[in-house]
Amino acid sequence: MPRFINVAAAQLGPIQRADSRRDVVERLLAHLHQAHAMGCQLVVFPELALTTFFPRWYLEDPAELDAFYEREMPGAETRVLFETAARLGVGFYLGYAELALEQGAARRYNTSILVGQDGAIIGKYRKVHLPGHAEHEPWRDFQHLEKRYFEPGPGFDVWRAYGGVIGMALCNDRRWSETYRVMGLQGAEMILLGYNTPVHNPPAPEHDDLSMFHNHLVMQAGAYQNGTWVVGVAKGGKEEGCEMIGGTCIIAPSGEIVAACSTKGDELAIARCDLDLCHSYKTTTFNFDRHRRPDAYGLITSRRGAIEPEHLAA
Ligand code: CDT
Repeated sequence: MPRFINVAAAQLGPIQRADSRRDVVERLLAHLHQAHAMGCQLVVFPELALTTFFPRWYLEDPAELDAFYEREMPGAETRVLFETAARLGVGFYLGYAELALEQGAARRYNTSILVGQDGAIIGKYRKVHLPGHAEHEPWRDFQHLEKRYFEPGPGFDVWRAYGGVIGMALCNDRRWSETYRVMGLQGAEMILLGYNTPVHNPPAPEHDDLSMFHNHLVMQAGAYQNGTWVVGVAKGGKEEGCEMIGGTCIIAPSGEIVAACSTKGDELAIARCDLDLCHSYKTTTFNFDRHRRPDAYGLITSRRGAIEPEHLAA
C-alpha cells in the first residue's frame, strides 16, 4: 500500500536584522496555514529560520550575539507555532540557533527539530558540518563565522515518524556524501534539510556562477544514491545586502526534482511524496547489504595510507 506524505517546502525570503521574532513567526504561521489549506501534513522551514543569518557578522558584544539564540523550544515567541501545528494537524521541521545549558555550561548549536502533527517534538538534530571560520577575517565582504558561534553536533539520526523513516540535516551537511549515507544506512526514506547559502563564496568566487548547480547536484545525488526523498529548503533573496541563492526543491528517490520554488521570497513548493518509491532503489541498485563492499573500502584506505608517506617524501 502506498505511504504518502504531502510535504510543503516552505522557503523564506530574506529576514533582516530589524525584523522581530514576532514578525518572522507570523510568516511561518502563514506558511503553516497555506500548507494546511493545500492538504499538507508536514512543512519544512529553512536553517536559522527565526532570524537573519547572523554568522555573517563578527559580533563582539555577547548580549548582541545571545539575542539570536533560543534558550527553550518552544519559547514564549515560538509556542504559537506548536499550538497551530496541533490545531491544524500539520507538523514541521524548523532550524534555529540553540543556546543550551549542559552541566551548567552554555553550549551553542545550529539546530533543527522535527515536530509531529500533534505539536510535540519528535527529534532534534545539531549540525555536524560547520562551514566558514572561527576568527574575524576583515578582507571578506561578509563573514561566515559558524565555527565561532556553534559547536558541532554528535551525528546523524533518523526517526520513525509520518509513517516512514525521517532524517534531518542542515545546510553545509548537504555537500557531504556521508550525511546521506549515514542516514541511508539507518533506512532514511525522507531527509529534511534547511539551508542559507550566499551566491558569493568569498574564498572561492570562481564557484559563484555554479552555486545553484552545486546546490541541486549534491541533493539530487544524495537522494538517488540512498533511495530517499530529500526536501531542501532555502532562505533566499537579499538579506542585509547578501544575496542568498534560494532554489528550494523536493527531490524523489530517483534523483528527480518533482517540485520547486520559482521565486526567492516566501513561497511553498508542494509534493505528494510516496515513501514506497524508495523501495525499488533500496532493493536493487542501492541494495546496501548485497552490493556495498566495506571490506574493500578498508583495503583501499590502508593502501592509500601506505602510499602517502612515499609521496610526501618525493
Ligand atoms: N549555512 C551554511 O552552511 N552555508 C554554507 C555556505 C558555504 S559557502 C559555499 C553552505 O554550504 O551552503
